[in-house]
Amino acid sequence: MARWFLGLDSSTQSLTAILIDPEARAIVAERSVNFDAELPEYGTRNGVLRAADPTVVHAPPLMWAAALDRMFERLRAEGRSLANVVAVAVSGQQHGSVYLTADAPAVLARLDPAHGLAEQLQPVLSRPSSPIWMDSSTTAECDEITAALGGAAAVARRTGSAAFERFTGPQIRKFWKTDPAAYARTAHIALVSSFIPSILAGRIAPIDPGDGAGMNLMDISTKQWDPAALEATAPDLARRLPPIAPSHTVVGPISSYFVRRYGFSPSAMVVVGSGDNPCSLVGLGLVRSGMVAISLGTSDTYFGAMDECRVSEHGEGHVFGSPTGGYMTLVCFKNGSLARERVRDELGLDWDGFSRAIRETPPALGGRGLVLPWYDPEITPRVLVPGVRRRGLQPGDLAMCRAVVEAQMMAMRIHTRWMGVRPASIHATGGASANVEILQVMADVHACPVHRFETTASAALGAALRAYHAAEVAAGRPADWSEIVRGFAEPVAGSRVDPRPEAVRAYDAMEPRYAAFEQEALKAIGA
Ligand code: XUL
Repeated sequence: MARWFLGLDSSTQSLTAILIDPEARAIVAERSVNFDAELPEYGTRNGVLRAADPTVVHAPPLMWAAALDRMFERLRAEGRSLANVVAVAVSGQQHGSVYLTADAPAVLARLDPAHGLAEQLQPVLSRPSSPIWMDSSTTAECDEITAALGGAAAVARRTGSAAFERFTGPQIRKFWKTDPAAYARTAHIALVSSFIPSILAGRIAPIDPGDGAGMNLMDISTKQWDPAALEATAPDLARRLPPIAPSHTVVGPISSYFVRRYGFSPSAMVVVGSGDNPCSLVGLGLVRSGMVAISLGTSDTYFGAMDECRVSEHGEGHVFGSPTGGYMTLVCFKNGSLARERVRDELGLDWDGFSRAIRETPPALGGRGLVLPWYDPEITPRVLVPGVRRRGLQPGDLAMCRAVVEAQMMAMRIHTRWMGVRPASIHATGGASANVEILQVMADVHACPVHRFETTASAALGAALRAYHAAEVAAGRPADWSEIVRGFAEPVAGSRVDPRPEAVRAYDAMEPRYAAFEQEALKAIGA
């Protein structure tokens, strides 16, 4: 009988499932349930519910549960034998929280296969909607938590990130402040990534250190709840949170609901869930310290695996637990594709013209010019007052194409140095990674080889690989992560771009000039 592993990614707009067969190194099936289109009764747009206040963004947790029924109905209808699934692991959009009453454990333990999940779970919600990562309505609570814990740097040292509006702790505090009666009725608080496994296993599931780190509640060095952070957030919080358990922990066998309704094997294991970013780390094959992915999207994101726990003194980026055991960082640079497109459009070029302009200019522009491409407010470094700053360059200068990409790569090099890990290899993803000239600048500035990755569902794939890893561990077999991901998380063949020694030297010389220019600009705008 085939041995399949299932990864489920409950993300903002859809639920995605990937079934893998590790023996064949093959993806057996990949399917998505789009929330707006397939569950219109929940009234979401792009998976979310908006309020009159634009900073408030929630989603209906029952929709996430209903999507599970939809997904398994579909896989069954296609003739996939879910009896082949040995283990299932979940990836969830990070930070979102689900609030359950004291009846939840009993209801989860006795789900009736004659009825749908949403209908049965509705009575155990103490809050009908879940604040998600797009919610930014908790600035006051962030300030209160920060003050109670001794400042932003202290919060970052303690929990891996400064207090952020979307993080779960500030969201829980707001709930307690605004609806104390409903908070009092709440006996269990779950993350999206622990709510889905709780349904699958029929019992309240632990939270893993990958997603636990997105709450401003976990001690990042011990990967356990931090009593002072809990105290600063809301009363009696400890008894409302599940334990934190390593990402490969088996929560239990799958609930009989799924055995009887969809034909899962009663021995199928449910693994602790994790956040979508920690799961993507695995799905992109970043299983060793120094392995980095750079996603070139609307914003550019730098993800890296590191063995030791290090936190930025300046609160740059986030540190999460990695499902492979160590740590990972996530650093976001807001002026990504947007800035590249602005330069391209200002010069009246298409992408071929943009690439040609990069090819025809020397590394570091031969020392001639620099730009700080803060078209929009920037996250890293923190720039609240946007504005493009140029040195030795004019707006219509073709050299702006190279200058903007060099600035983006140099900012990543400088603002990820606190990790103490030099990248050994970079996996480039996202739309702009198709541009080989951009990848050459990336390789030269970071002084390491770059490989292109085509990712459609890296979080769901990462979850499926986590399920496989956890089953190997549970069976007492040594599970080397490089072996787990082999054949699944592989770069596009022939996409390797190597650094050129002369260009690497040019960027080493450019770094202090760029850093000084950036410092001057930050000082001038009072950042
Ligand atoms: C990470 C974050 C987003 C969500 C998206 O901190 O807020 O990437 O995880 O699902």
